[in-house]
Amino acid sequence: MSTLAFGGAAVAQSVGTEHRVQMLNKDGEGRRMQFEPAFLKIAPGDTVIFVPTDKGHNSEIIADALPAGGEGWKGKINEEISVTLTAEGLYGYKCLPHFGMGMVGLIQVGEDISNMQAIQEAKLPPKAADRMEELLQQVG
Ligand SMILES: [Cu+2]
Repeated sequence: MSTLAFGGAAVAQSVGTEHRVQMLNKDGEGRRMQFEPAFLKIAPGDTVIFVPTDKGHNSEIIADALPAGGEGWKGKINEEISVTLTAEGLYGYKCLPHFGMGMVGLIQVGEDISNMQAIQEAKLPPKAADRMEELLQQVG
């Protein structure tokens, strides 16, 4: 019991909140090959954990789809990775095996959305571009 109490205290002292994004073969709306939630708005210093709920997926930053000063990431297939994002802005990411099927996600960190145009102009396969456009509409 004392261990649990100590653990709780340690979490309370950490910088940010943890958010979980599942990597799925089918999401709650029946869409194939998806991150869920595919759009996330978090506070600077929060952590996002990508969970390989289904097999065969990864999470990695899309080239140039992150704010200046931001750090990207590249997870391996089936790997649960956690990223702590401190630089404010928009981070676009993909699952490499299913990029062409539109498996992309977007994270908004804080209120700075000044790199939105860079994400809109990033080179994506057509289905991924369509999905990213949907996700960009949730920015705000
Ligand atoms: Cu995938």
